[in-house]
Amino acid sequence: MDRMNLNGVAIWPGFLSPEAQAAIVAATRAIVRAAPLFHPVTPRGQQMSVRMTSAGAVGWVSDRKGYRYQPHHPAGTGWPPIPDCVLQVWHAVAGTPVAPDTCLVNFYAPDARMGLHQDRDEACLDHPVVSISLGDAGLFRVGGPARRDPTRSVWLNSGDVAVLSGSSRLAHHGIDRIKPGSSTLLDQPGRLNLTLRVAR
Ligand code: MD6
Ligand code: FE
Repeated sequence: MDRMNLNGVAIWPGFLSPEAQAAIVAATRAIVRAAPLFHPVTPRGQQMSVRMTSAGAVGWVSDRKGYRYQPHHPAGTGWPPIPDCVLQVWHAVAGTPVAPDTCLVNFYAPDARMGLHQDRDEACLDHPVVSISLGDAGLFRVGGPARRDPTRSVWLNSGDVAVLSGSSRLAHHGIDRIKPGSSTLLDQPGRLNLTLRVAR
């Protein structure tokens, strides 16, 4: 299907072939072996339902001290490099020669969700954010730069790629729920989402 536009967010349904999806899942398993998934805690002390880890020079973490990018996993080890098969997706859709320095890996178990938020922890907000969806479908909600702006929703399916750039870079967005059992890509129910960014 051609590119869709949801409140300025570009979405390519089925951008990744089944083979490309399987390669990224295998690469993500290697990331998770080197840098295990953890449940971040918000600065207010709430445990997030999504489990996360990162690849790249820096990774996103959250704890009582706040949200930030840092050069090491909470366990103290470095993050593994961003896999080439993932970097290829960025270079195909990001529209910039600048390479990403971080890839956030989100894993949603069947009951996990992500509240409406903006991505604004990056040092320069001119670069896009590229998002890859794998496994079970997730209901993606997109609003505008103001929290009360009206929202629209779309199911992101396995292999879909979304880009927040330009006017949508600071759009509020979140995942209301996933649809367990809607994909057989992963060997367990759940959804994987990889987001690539230039953080520093
Ligand atoms: C998710 N995605 O799809 C959560 N952020 O699981 C995000 O938070 C996100 O999809 C920035 C750009 C695209 C995204
Ligand atoms: Fe986000």
